[in-house]
Amino acid sequence: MKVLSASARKILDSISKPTIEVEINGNRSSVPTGTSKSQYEAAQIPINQMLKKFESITKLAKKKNFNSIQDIVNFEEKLDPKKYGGNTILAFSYSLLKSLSNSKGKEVYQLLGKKKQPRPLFKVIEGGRHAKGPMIQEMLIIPKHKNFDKGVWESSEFFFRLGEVLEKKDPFFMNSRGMEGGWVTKLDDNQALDLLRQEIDEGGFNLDLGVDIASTSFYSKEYKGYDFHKYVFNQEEMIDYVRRIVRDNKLTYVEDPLEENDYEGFKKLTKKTRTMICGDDIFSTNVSRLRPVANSAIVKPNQIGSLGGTIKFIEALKKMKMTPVISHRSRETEDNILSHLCIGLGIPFMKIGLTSGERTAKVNELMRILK
Ligand code: 2PG
Ligand code: MG
Repeated sequence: MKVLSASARKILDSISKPTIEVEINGNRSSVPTGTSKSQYEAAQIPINQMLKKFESITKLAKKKNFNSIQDIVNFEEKLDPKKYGGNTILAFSYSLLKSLSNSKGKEVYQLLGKKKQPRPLFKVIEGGRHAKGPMIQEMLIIPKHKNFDKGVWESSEFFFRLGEVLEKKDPFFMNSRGMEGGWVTKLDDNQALDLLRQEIDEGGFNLDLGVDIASTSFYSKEYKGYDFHKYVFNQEEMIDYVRRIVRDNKLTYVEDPLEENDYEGFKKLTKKTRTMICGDDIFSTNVSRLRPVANSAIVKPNQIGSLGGTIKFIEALKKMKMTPVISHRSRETEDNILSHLCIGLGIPFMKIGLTSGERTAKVNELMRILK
């Protein structure tokens, strides 16, 4: 496959800020941005620079032949994210991957080779840096159904029922939603988690419950503690708190319970619990930051800023027997390539929102492929 035509433009992301859209041989791609970002994410560059760097990448790409995914990975490896921007490189690679798939008459997931059905993690209550709600950034439901579609529809039913319950229990509830489409409530963390557990149990919903605490966002380097619930929790108190909510609310998934440098804390907590402990900020989809201190890790391609880096990270997780969870970002686009990466790379979990077009674009694509 040769790059015959290539263009780039500035488009709106889901909060109406700019991001890049790349089009190669008629195949469009765009990349998301995070809000609760780790300090270890690949360098991103401002949009106007991205558009200029895109021109230089295009010149280099036009000299090449892309006949396999490895050709795309080899090409990317020569591009330094500090110079070109991880966001520019990833958008370019996504469009190369789509063009290559098209040239072979395949869908992207087919070219990647696997067809594994993931379990989705759907955000239902939103807080942290994403909304003026609870301190925990994400409260998530995880369908247990064997049939993917059934899990989606039951999650949707639960989401709207939760909205009705919040209207009764939270006098300040305004039916508003956060950046990723979860309900925003003035109930505190414990009240919201208790309510979720109760609604799942009483309604007989076939759903597990999980959280992304995103604790780097309230960690204070100055006090060496978590500015949480009007106290400053130290590592031990944070671990105790997490163990308590896991037990009391029967949580099966906990993401970022500790801040992005606390390998020791992750290790201690993972030893003490039997639930999924998932590292997001701490590993930042980067093999060089990966340690077997959790049993699971978030995969966000734009954290490492390349397709090859993402694939390498997933392979490393497999070797360490850690479970990958591919994830959207808070500032998304309508691109559904994440669903193809999830299924085609055989990733068993995908974290996504249930409402708004940039999230449903990905859920609907999963349903189409898995039909
Ligand atoms: C997270 C993500 C996605 P952000 O913390 O896992 O939900 O949020 O994109 O803001 O980093
Ligand atoms: Mg996270």
